[in-house]
Amino acid sequence: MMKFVTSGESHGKCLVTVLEGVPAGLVLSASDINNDLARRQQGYGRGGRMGIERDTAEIVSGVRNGRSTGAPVTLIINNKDWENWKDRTVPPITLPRPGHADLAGILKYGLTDIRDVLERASARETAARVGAGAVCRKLLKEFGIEIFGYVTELGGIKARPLKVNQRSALTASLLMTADKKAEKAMIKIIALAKKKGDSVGGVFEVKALGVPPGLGSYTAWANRLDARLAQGLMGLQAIKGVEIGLGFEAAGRPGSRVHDEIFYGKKGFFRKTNNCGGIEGGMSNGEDIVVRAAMKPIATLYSPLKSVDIKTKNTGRASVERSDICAVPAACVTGEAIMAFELADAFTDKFGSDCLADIKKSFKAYLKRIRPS
Ligand code: EPS
Repeated sequence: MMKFVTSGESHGKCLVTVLEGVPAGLVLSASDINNDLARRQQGYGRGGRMGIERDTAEIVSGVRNGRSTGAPVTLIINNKDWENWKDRTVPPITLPRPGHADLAGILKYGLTDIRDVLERASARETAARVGAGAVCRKLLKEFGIEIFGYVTELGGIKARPLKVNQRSALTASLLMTADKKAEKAMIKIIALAKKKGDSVGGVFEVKALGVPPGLGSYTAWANRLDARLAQGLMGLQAIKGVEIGLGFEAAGRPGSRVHDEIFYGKKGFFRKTNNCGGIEGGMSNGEDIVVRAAMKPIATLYSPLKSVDIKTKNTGRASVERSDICAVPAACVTGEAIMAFELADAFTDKFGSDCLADIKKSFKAYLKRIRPS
């Protein structure tokens, strides 16, 4: 089973990822990770920090001579902004931002400076998660599994659903959508929010193609693939909802318009619809995995909301930290990483986790068993 932990603060020296369970034999270098790190930094509406950082990963363990050894893989991403912070004396922050970890954080940990909370609660940490996800993505690629994400809604503007063959258009998009008209309207909303000192949220969808049936399990609740994906995505900063396939819409439809009928052809079992988002009974069913996550608007508002000083208990306005106006595309890239990790975890659970060559043999034998000969 795969596991990973991240550590590091937003303005600390670096972010660290320790990823356990990477099988031996995977060709791996920093360049496999850096593209996703750069993608996470993109998006219209990002704050000043993204102008400072050029996120790149250094692999410091688990890889020798360009191949994974089976030992934990450790990645380090340096914070360039550390140079600007290390000698700085900053006054304590005492006015918590509504919607952020600030208030509950200081109460829980008995702290008196909100900075002690926000430094770790910050979405800067997602860079470390994207690092773990990029390693998992490389592993899944060995088995023909591909993951991509796109923004489906931003600031209340809905984009047309993305067709699989429109994926290449996402690279050129400022907001990870192929719908140019919607993108224009979204940009306007972000620009307006910036002017007003406000922030903008949205919804993104992540898809996995080429996933074999049988990842995850119905035998125990915690092993269900949908449960694992939902936990992973809800663990991402600012996510308030997760849907799989039709999601909440399924609740209002009759069963005959929800369940995906089963057919059999040259490649084996298949469906003509995918309302279940590729997951039935907590397991992948061989169709594309489709998940959506709703991101609330970022909690730092340049026109701050009312708050109460934690020391004096006087009413005031929430503190203002440099932040993004909108980070939905960045969250989408992190969502891809989360999907990659959860699928790699479920994949190695099913097919083995020590040695890439053995996993390939086991995967091949499985496909032979489930597909027509
Ligand atoms: C982020 C880095 C942060 C913020 C943002 C995301 O950098 P700084 O705090 O120095 O501006 O831009 O973090 C938040 C939205 C937050 O709530 O903390 C990043 O690397 O993505």
